[in-house]
This record gives sequence, structure tokens and C-alpha cells, in this order.
Amino acid sequence: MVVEQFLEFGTAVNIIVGSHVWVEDPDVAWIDGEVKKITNGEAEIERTDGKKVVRKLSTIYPKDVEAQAAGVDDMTKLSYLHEPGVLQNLKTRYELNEIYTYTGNILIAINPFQKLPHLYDSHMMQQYKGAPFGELSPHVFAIADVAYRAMVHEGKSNSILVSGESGAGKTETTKMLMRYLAFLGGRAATEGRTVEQQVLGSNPVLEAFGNAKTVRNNNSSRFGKFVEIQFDKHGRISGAAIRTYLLERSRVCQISDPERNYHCFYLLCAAPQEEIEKYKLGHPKSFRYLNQSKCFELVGVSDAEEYLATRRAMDVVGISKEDQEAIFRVVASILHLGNIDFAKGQEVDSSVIKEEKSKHHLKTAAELLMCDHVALEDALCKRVMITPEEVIKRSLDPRSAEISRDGLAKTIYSRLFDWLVDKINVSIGQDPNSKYLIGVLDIYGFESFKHNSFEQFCINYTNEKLQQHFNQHVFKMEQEEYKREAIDWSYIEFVDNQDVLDLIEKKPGGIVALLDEACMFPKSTHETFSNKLYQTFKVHKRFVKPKLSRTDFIISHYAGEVQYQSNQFLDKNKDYIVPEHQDLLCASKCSFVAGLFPSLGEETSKSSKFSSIGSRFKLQLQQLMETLNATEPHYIRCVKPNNLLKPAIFENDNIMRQLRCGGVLEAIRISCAGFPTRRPFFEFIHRFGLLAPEVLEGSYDEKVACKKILEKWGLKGFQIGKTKVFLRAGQMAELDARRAEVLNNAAKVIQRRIRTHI
Ligand code: AD9
Ligand code: MG
Repeated sequence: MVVEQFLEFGTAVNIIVGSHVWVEDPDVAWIDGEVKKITNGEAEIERTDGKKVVRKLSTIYPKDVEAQAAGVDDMTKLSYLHEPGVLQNLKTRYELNEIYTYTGNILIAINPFQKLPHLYDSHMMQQYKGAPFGELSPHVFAIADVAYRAMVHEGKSNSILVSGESGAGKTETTKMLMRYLAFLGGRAATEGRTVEQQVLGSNPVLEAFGNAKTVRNNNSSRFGKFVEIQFDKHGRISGAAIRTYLLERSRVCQISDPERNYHCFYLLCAAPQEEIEKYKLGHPKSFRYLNQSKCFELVGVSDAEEYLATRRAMDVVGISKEDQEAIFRVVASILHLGNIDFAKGQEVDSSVIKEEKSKHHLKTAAELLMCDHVALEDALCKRVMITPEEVIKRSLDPRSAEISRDGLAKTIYSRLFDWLVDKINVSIGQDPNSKYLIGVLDIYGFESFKHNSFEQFCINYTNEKLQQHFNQHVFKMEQEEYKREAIDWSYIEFVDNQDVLDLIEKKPGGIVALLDEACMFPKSTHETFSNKLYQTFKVHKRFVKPKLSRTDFIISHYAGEVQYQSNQFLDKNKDYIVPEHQDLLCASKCSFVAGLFPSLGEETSKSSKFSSIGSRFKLQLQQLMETLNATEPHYIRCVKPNNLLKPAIFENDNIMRQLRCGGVLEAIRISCAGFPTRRPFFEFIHRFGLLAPEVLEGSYDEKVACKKILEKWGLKGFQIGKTKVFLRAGQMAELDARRAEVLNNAAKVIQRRIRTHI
């Protein structure tokens, strides 16, 4: 019995007894087997692991038994294009250390979790330089090369968007892209530092201060980054700008085992003895901000060496020795701040510095920050209350003093990070006459944990924005082109996420706006905020109130549902510096420290004007999207093959989920179902006119001529638009083969003639 089955991807295939097929399996996603019997729309299958199962025909997929042993470098070349086929192809390639595979123009990169030096050496860069896309094996260099060529030839800015979950390899990929662009657009080595050296030098500096070990990645970037590389009219790098997004502030004071705080703290504790003494440091385990976790060292990384490397990178990006000294002095001061403990004071609800040891840390922190230690103590333990009648100093209880201490540490650290980014930007310099740019985006991927807070909310919001951008390019652009060309095409549905974006960012009434409102009312709590959300979005289909919680909320994101805990949303959204902290540091005798806390002027300093992290982030994202929309985008989807961070382990289910979240499967579907190849009439005739020379005799209509050429060779399913011919997958190859035949025959005829002539 032969059953015709129409697959999701639009191919019709036959499944018969004896067919090799893929069956879904809860553990390994897909497993292959052989069909033994078919009855009533169901097949009995003997799996390769010996198990026998019965499955509906509509749930099994044919296996390409003739698939090339080494897989194919572009998914669109697969004979059977479906989930298991895609997975099998990636797996086959990964086993051969072929970590890159195209899906049309999208590059899929699977983290090898091992060094593959030959893959990125200078010989490799040389090879990819100027090579036509698709001629060499898929590679990040090929993507960068296409972006660079497009920029130089078409005079248009390009962007490369790297995405994927934590540990998937985004940052490593970004660094490779930057290295390759520096190689293409760099100058011959001259005296002093070149712009491209500075651009590359920014990576280790930002990583030392913005990366940390997490359970997902030993070198996890705790901020998002967009690097804009500017080029002059000769295609040479002439400037660069780095924009960063949302550094994780809470990590400075709070870490859980086996994670680490930001690398710079451990690097400094491993600095040469002279510095250790100067900053009164010791083993990381002696500091509260580091010893909440038992992990102090990274396997295979020497903090002492990294310290020196970071110093060298700081030299390269143009941070003076003086500033470097101040930076590490501030880092040390944060460690000492963290060791200040508080005890109950004599008055009710007051606090004092606990004991000698704490006093020592208080004094050291004050010394390092070059501010008065009594003023520091006051700023930590007291608050100034201004009433119409008088100014009172109110004491904080020990718990509030701790919160004050941690708040100060976080603010100092995040200001330090922002300073570094600004400094690097100033030092590299912007080219005001830049003709065009290539932007590289390395930003956190979709996150869904057991506990999801404001950070996950912002991260997932970012991903919704980027997903929409991706959708618009891959899907909408495609559909619009068909529409413009008035060709007959049944529209493929794709998940449009505009409704989620409205839920989050609509003004007024979206979650970000409601959160700001809640932050501005002094009496708001996370309960009142959650209730407001429940009321407002009662019927929103992307919003769910969980049954068992009165303060959590669920957003149905494009990549799945995420349950957020609202309890810290209000605090985390407030971008607020305690005026006492501001005044203390603004008055520091160290100009570097005072510079981190510029005076806000009379009117704003005491009135604690409200500004919100959420709204600022929303604005930053809007600006990012505007920049991206003005460029030609290229996408790299990084995939993490396993959660053990080990080489050679390929977890099917895990990978499938990432491909789905990243829209890779959708992209494949649309490219196959539609018309992947299109050519303007004149180009088509220029290339294939020789397949039907009779059509081109005398005056002819281009559109009609194209149609006749295609019909003459019996092609079916193509479409003729207003200005272009639209071909089905594989038809271009078929026409090219015919063309080669015709040319070959013609060549033979000419040779024969020449011979007869002689
Ligand atoms: V996070 O969202 O910042 O936590 P990323 O940036 O996606 O994450 P990262 O680039 O840091 O991940 O890669 C994680 C680790 O995988 C690296 O530290 C390397 O050890 C490893 N990796 C990633 N890509 C490559 C590669 N192309 N070759 C070798 C790699 N190792
Ligand atoms: Mg990263």
C-alpha cells in the first residue's frame, strides 16, 4: 500500500513498507527505523534500537537513505527538508567538526566547546577574502566578507546579528567577526595603535568588567553589546562606537554557588604583590561579595595572567596608567565596602559599624575612594530627611544599612563600567565622515528560568524585538516581494509577535508604562502592580495570570511561556541614586571617583527625580532597531549542543528547541515553500536566452520571452512577476545544467568546424 503524505514543508513523498523513516522520541527527539507494516493510516516501525512502535503516518518523516555521508553545507540542499533531516544533517557535520551550516543566508554555528585553531588562522582569513558566498565551507568569515563586500560595492551599511542562548558562542563569534573585519579593513601596521587594534582591544577590557562565570557559561557576558565599525570611502576602518545594554548590577553584591562575581575582582586579587598590599587585598575568600560562592578559580584560566593581559588591553585602548590605577582602586574599594558589617546602635532602629574588622574595611574603602571615612559611615547608616521645618538625620537599622551599602557598591560598579565604555569610545574615536558602517550585535538570548525577574523581562523583551526584525526580513520582505510582483502565492503563516510587543511596550498601557506608573506612586507595592496587570490584561491572549500565585505573571513569548516573579520589579526599575551617596562621592578628592558622580545641580540633586531603567531600555532598543533597520542584516544563530559545556555531545532535543526559538525552522519552511530564486527578466534572458534563441529573434517582450524559455524546457511551478522570474528550489540548477550542455555542444561544433577548415 502506498500512502501519499504531504509534509509540513510542502514536499509530497511516498511511504511504503520497507521505507526508512524518522519517528519522534521523547528522549532523543527523532530516531530512525524501518516501516514493517501499514494499516489504516498507521505504520508499524522497527526502530534502529530494536524497539517496535506504531505511529500515525502523519507523524513520521521519510529518511533520506542516500544522504551524503558528510551532510550538506546548506539546509536548502537537503532532498527531504524536515525537522529530523535538519537535525541529522547538523549532527553528521558536528561529528566531523564542521560546526557551521547555512540555511540560505543564515549561518548556524554550533559551539564546538574545544579549540579549533586552524579554523580561524590567518591562512583561513586569506582564503575567505573576496571568495564568492557559498563557494567555500560555511564560516563566520564568509558572513563578514559578504557584509563587507556589500558595503563597499553597494555603499550600504550592513549589520550582523548574532544570537543564541547563554553559552552558545555569541561572544566568541562576535570576536571572530571583528577580527576578520579588522583584517579586511585594517591598515598596514604603522606606528602607534591603529583603530582596529583598539577595537579588538576593547573586547578583553569589557570582558574583564562585564563577564562572569555562571552555571551556563564560564565566561558569560552580563551585558548586551552593539559594536558599530565605521569605514571610510576606501573601505578602511576609520572609527568605532560601542553601545552596551543593561549590565547585570545585582551580581556585584549577590552571587550563588558555583557562579562567580565579575572577573575583574578575582584578577585584582591575583595581581602582583605590590598592588595587593597597596589595596589591602587578600584571597577572594576573605571578601563577602566573592565568598558567597565556593567557586574562586576558573579551570584553565590564570587570573594573574589575565590581570596582566587586561592591563595590556587597557593600554591598547588608550586608558592611561593613572586611570588604570584609579579603576582598580575603585574595584578594590567595592570589595572592602562589602566587608562592612552593621550592628544595632544605642538608639532605636539605628546602626553602627560592627567591630574592629569592619571599621578597618570602612577606613580602607574610604581611603581608596578618597573620601572622608566618617562621611562614608554616615552615608551608609543615615538618611537626611528634609521637612518644611528642619533637616533631620535619621538612622537606618542594620538591615537598611546593608541595603544602603549594597546599593552604593552596585552604583559605583555600574558607573565604572559605563565610564570604561565611554572612555573606549572616546579613545577609538568616531569618524564623522564615515561613509558606512558594519554593526555587530552580541546580545543575550531568550531566557526562561525557574525564577525570572526584571532582568529576564528586559532580555526577553529584547529578543521579541529582534525576533520581529528577523521575521520582517526573512518573512515579510519575502512576502512583500511576491506581492509587489503580483505573483500568485499562498501566504505562509508565521508567528507574528507584534501583540507581545504591544503588551510590553505600548504607550500608554503596556507593562513598561504600568511599571513606571507604579514606581511613581509611593504607596505602590508589587502586589498593587501585579493587580493592575491582571486587570489591564485580563483578556490579552499573550498574558496569563498563574492560578497559584497572586503576584507572578506569565507572558507567552514567541519562544515559549515565561513566568515572572514581580516582587523586585519596582526596585529594579528605579534608576535612583541615594543623594547621600551622590554627595559623598562627588566630593571625593580623587578626580576619577568624583568624575563618576558628576554634580547634578541644585534642583535635581535633592528632589530625587524619577527615571526608570525600563523606559530607558525601551528607548535604547528603539534606537538600536532604527540603526538596524537602516542596514542590510545578516544573521548568525549560535547553538549550544549540550549543557555540560563539553565537546562532542550533541543533545537532539536541546538543539531542536533552540532552532525553533531562533526561527531557523520557520526560515527553512518559507524558503522551500516559496520561490528561493528570483531573477530580473533581462538578467534571466542574458543568462538563459541561449536555451531558446528563436524566442529572441526580432523584437520581443521580455516577460513573454522568459515564459517561453521556461516552458520550452518543461519547467513547472515557476512564476512570472512584473519584473522578475521566480523559480522553485532546484530549478536554477536545472537551467544551469541545460545551459552548460548547450554551451558544451556549441563548443564541440566550433571545434569541429575549425578542424574541418584546417
Ligand atoms: V552568554 O549569553 O554571554 O552567557 P555566549 O556569548 O553565547 O554566552 P561564548 O561566546 O562566551 O557564549 O561561548 C562560551 C564558550 O564556548 C567560550 O568561552 C568557549 O569556551 C566556547 N566557544 C564558543 N564558540 C567557540 C568556537 N567557535 N570555538 C571554540 C568556542 N570554542
Ligand atoms: Mg557572551
